Amino acid sequence: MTRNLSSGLLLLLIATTLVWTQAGLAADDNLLKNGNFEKRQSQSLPMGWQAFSSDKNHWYGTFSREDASTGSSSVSFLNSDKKVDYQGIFQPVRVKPGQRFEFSVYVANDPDHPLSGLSHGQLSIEWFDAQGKELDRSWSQAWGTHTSQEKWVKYAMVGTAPAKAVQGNFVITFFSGGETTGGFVLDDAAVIKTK
Ligand SMILES: [Ca+2]
Repeated sequence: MTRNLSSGLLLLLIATTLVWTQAGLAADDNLLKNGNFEKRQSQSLPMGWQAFSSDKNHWYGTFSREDASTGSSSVSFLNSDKKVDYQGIFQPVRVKPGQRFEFSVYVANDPDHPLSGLSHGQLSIEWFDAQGKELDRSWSQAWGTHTSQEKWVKYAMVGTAPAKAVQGNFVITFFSGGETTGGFVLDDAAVIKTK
C-alpha cells in the first residue's frame, strides 16, 4: 500500500485539524522516537512506545507489513475476540507552557479485518504538570468504519501546552468497546513544534 492521499474521503467531519498534505518532515523535526515503527521492542510492541489497555494494559496490537512510506513495517491495531474496550500506545514528550505541537499519523482500515460497528481510533494529547497530575486532554477527529482500506489518510491535531505543563503524552487509542473483530493499520506518527 503506498501513500496516496485523496481529498475525496472523510471530509465534512468535525476536525480539530485535518491536513491533507504529505508530510515533508526532516527526521530531526519529529519529537517522537521510532515514529515510522521500523524498530521493534518485542514481538508486538514498537521500540520507544508504551502500551496500555482496559485489560491490565495488555497490548493486543502487532506489526503489519503494510507501510505508509518507504519502510517495511507499520502497527496493526487489532480487536481480538476478547472484550477489550480500549487499547493503545503513547510516548511522553517534555514540553513548556505555551508551546504548540502538531501530532499526526497515517491510518488505513485493515483490508483483511476492517473496523466494524462503533469501533474507532483517535489521537489525544494529555498534559501533565511536574507532580504528574493531568492538567488537560484534547482529542483529534476519530477514524472508523468509513476509513479507506485502499489509501493512507493523514490525521492530525494541534495542541498547546497549558500553564504548568512539563510533559505531553501523545496517545493513539483504539476504542473497540466489545465490538466484533477488526482494526486498522497506522504508520508515520510525528509530533512537531509548530507556530
Ligand atoms: Ca513504517
